[in-house]
Amino acid sequence: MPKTDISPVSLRRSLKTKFVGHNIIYYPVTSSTMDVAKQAIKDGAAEGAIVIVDHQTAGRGRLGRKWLSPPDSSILLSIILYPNLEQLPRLTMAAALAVAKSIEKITGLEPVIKWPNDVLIGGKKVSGVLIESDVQRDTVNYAIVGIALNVNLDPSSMPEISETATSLKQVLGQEVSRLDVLESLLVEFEELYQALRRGEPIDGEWRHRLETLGKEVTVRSGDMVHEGYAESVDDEGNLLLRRLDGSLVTIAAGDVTLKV
Ligand code: BT5
Repeated sequence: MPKTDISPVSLRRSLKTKFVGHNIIYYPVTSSTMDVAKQAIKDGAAEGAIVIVDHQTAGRGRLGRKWLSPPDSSILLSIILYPNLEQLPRLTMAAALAVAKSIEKITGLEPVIKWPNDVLIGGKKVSGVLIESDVQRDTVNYAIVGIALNVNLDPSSMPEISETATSLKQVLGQEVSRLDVLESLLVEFEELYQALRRGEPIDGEWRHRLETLGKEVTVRSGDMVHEGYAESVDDEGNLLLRRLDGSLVTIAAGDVTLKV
């Protein structure tokens, strides 16, 4: 088996989690792991079940954006969860932090988090997180944590993202085992999710890695464009932006660009 193989057989052999990844749905290729996960939920998938693929033909980001990944280059993962309403907004934080910690453990690199859902190395995006959920009144029916991590991708061969993306291989100059990173990622994510289930805060560690704080930024959120100083984040992961008129606005999700 090549070291970069992430098939269930290899993963099961070395998995060190209590429940995340104990059920594995694997395809060599699919449209999007999020769609496979949704079907699995309809079929009664247990909490912690994961979908992993080697290739996605219609990977998606937020707001209908595309996620690009050549075959066998990336970790493309969806984790099925049944959180409560308090845990739900914190899943992006947990996932981005788990990605950053696992990259650090396996490679020694020190990634930072760009609020709310990007992980960056050297200012370029190495990973993105997408949460899709179904909430009715006060009940969360499910949440799917989608994570993409550029392990051995070569951004220079992809014009759409060549300026903004990076990969572990690009930074280190050598291939990295997708299996090692995935195993570590599942362990880190499970620890953070279990902390959330116990009602423990996880924002402290997350804050330390947030590169957005203390900067003059423009935040696009829905139809709104906010400009100001990224003053703080709250324990749910919302950004607290001090606007130019001195008022403070709380933003749950958006796209941040630094003002130059
Ligand atoms: C994200 O969206 O960053 C979330 C991406 C989540 C993808 C995973 S893969 C497993 C699961 N199944 C799916 O179908 N999706 C999830 P967003 O913040 O909207 O960023 C999307 C933008 O990132 C795109 O518009 C591109 O500019 C850029 N991008 C696309 N592919 C990239 C890549 N491989 N590396 C870095 N940037 C990329």
